Amino acid sequence: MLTSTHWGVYDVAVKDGMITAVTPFDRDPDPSPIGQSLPGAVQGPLRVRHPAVRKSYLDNGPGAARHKRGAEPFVNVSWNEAIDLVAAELKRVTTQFGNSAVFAGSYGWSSAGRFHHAQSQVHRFMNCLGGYVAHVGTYSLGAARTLLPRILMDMDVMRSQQTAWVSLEQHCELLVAFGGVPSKNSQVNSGGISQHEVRPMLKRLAAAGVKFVNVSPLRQDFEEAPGALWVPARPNTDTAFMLGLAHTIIADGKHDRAFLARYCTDFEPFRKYVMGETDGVAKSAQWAAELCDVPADTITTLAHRMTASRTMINVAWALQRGDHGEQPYWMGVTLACLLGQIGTPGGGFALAYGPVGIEGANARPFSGPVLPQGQNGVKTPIPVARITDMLENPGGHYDFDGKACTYPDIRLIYWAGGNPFHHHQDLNRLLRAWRSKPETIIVNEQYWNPNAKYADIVLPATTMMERDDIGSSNRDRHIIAMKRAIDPVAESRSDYDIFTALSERLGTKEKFTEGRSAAAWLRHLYEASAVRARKFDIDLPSFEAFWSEGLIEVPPPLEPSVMMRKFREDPLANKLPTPSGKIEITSPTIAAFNYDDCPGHPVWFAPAEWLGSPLAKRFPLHLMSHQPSTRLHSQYDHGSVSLASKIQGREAMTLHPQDAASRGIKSGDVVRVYNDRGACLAGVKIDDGVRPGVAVLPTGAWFDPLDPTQNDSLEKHGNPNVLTLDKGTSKLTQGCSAHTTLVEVELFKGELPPITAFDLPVFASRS
Ligand SMILES: Nc1nc2c(c(=O)[nH]1)N[C@H]1C(S)=C(S)[C@@H](COP(=O)(O)OP(=O)(O)OC[C@H]3O[C@@H](n4cnc5c(=O)[nH]c(N)nc54)[C@H](O)[C@@H]3O)O[C@H]1N2
Ligand SMILES: Nc1nc2c(c(=O)[nH]1)N[C@H]1C(S)=C(S)[C@@H](COP(=O)(O)OP(=O)(O)OC[C@H]3O[C@@H](n4cnc5c(=O)[nH]c(N)nc54)[C@H](O)[C@@H]3O)O[C@H]1N2
Ligand SMILES: [Mo]
Repeated sequence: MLTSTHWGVYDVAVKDGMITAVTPFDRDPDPSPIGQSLPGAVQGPLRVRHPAVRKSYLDNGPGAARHKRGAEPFVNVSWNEAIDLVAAELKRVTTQFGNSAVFAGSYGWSSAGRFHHAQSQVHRFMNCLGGYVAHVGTYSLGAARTLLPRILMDMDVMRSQQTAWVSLEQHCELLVAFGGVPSKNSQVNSGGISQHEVRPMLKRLAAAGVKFVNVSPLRQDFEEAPGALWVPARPNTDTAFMLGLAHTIIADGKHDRAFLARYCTDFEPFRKYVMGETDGVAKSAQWAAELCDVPADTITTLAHRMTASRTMINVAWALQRGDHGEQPYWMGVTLACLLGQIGTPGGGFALAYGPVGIEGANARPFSGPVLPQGQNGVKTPIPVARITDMLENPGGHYDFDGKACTYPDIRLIYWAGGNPFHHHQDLNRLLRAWRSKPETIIVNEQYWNPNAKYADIVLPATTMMERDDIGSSNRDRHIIAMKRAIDPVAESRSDYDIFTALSERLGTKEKFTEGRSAAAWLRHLYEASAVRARKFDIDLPSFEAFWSEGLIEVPPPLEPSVMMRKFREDPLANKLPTPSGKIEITSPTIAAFNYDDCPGHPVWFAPAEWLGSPLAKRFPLHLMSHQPSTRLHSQYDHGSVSLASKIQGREAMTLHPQDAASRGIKSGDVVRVYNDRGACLAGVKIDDGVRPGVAVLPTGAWFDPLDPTQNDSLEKHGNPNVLTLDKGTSKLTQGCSAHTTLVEVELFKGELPPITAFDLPVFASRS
């Protein structure tokens, strides 16, 4: 029986109702080990087994003892009682305060199946009730998704035409990667990935003679690229680095004037800025070298190589997940315009290869079934990462993408398929808002993780192993019939069944289900996708044939994709969807917003925190809280693969040997990592592949405060989000700034507190 996860397809073996093993898909050239966490976890002790309600909430109703969220026993209740309670509370809040008092934006990756996609399910359910406060954008691409349509095109449209690896293999000479092409990340793809090709393709590129440059604080970010030149620039200074390259190219007269004139808007204001004619500061290689802390001739030499070669510029998503995150993206595109190779095979830019394994696949941009979410009656969505701001400032004003917006007044939060105590920055601040503002917090969860523990009402959700579904993702080569492998664990139900039961109580069942069972939905969504498939010259077989065969192979395109090839061939016939139809190096629209933190062309801004800022005297290490190699975010942190990577039970933090030695820290020690926002413990790894002054602590360790009854308590497990900065990237994009954070580290002395992240909450009986 096949199942699909965000990190790959697996064949599930079951004996006597228990999962005994998962075997990677036999068509996957480089399967991810993350799946090996599944057999022990799915039927393990941490599953939410019954609907449960926080004790004070059950005894005294909405809003009771909110400050005790996360520090109180739960009471198991029957499904009937739980559904009554949730339905009545939704009714109360929407009747008294309107649907704009419900936050069900519910960001998160959920699981891979496309029908049982929890986030889509909760959105659809709430839309049938009249709507909810939604989120716009993602944590992944907050700055990019808002910026790119203004200067280039929609992010997803761009990704669907990303130049294929096979085209690079034939034509590229130099791949300059800002933030590398980290193979830890390409294990994963949202919606699933049946064939992992990034590592095998990098080997093929090297064999074809492609040269690699890794501008990144971590050597490991491009460890799979044989012979890559490592340029360990200071974190968050890439825009300055690229400006230094641009200055060198322009000063040498090597910029492609014909390309700039034909395909771009107004190069001149940008040129004046680079050359120092606007502000008296030439953005020379020397200027950049000081900010980035790299030798100036590294920048000039690289600039010469880039103009002399067929060059692909890669800019990791990570770079736009920092303060002023729109700048490295705008600047990366602008740098590619100077080289004039956009639209050529093997040249131009990519945003990006590596963050997820599907980028660069030689595939048709077709995505299979998707659950329609319906229309939202509430028109006040928030930029996704502004959740604490929203909870703290009901009615407060903020700027976003040219609009003046107002935060709604939230009484009820409903989350399904995401984990805010994983994904949000400055968790101590979030926790204070969580414990004071909403009257009710409801989650559908699979495991007793922090998302469940900090809620009022927890409804147990099944995993993909317990339901039939369809696995499919844009550009993946297979559509997978995900077959239910085991019975639902204890009383858990699919999100669909949970929302069906709630809809029945609330009088919206017909609208929500459209009269379909889950099985009928699978057939319906499949058949709808078969109609769309024809536009991509794909003939999908009947649903019966697909389900009995177990998978479909999607044929590759006739020719490998080259991004913006058509635009290059004829920019008038194939205009970009920007106001000018061209690439906007200067955007009159953005300039007209008059934002002090995002003017009309790319510029260097010092981030709120970085190694060049005064704060670095107190907190001299830049924290990279990047994606974990052993799991997906917080998912399966309790699984065997993730647990095996911990040090004395804590998440492993990597330090440069000098930084460790100067603080008397050895490999395997436990340290306290701290700044003014919080502190956590972490185990130590020492590696000279990290730039001095940089500390690397991956995201995803389950939030585990020493004293859960207190706010701001020491986090003892290594969750970096107690340290990270919670600030919008700019007024234009309001993205998440997680990668802009300074910390200090000291040896932890004293008795090591036990990890309680993987303990069940206390259960009590009702009063
Ligand atoms: N410091 C720092 N923070 C970051 C980032 C960073 O780089 N640094 N990256 C950010 C990014 S890019 C992202 S995308 C976010 C990710 O943040 P999230 O997507 O919120 O993280 P996940 O751990 O994947 O959370 C998914 C949750 O859904 C639950 N779940 C899974 N399947 C189902 C299901 O079928 N039904 C229900 N009801 N629940 C289910 C899981 O148990 C888990 O609790 O984190 C962000 N946070
Ligand atoms: N195994 C695994 N893979 C994942 C995920 C996961 O949870 N687990 N999550 C997925 C998700 S949701 C997303 S959005 C993508 C994210 O993809 P990315 O955003 O690209 O991922 P990160 O791991 O945050 O960062 C990649 C690398 O960029 C470097 N970097 C960070 N800041 C800077 C900087 O200022 N300058 C330079 N030059 N380099 C910098 C870091 O060294 C880091 O290792 O990953 C996806 N892939
Ligand atoms: Mo993400």
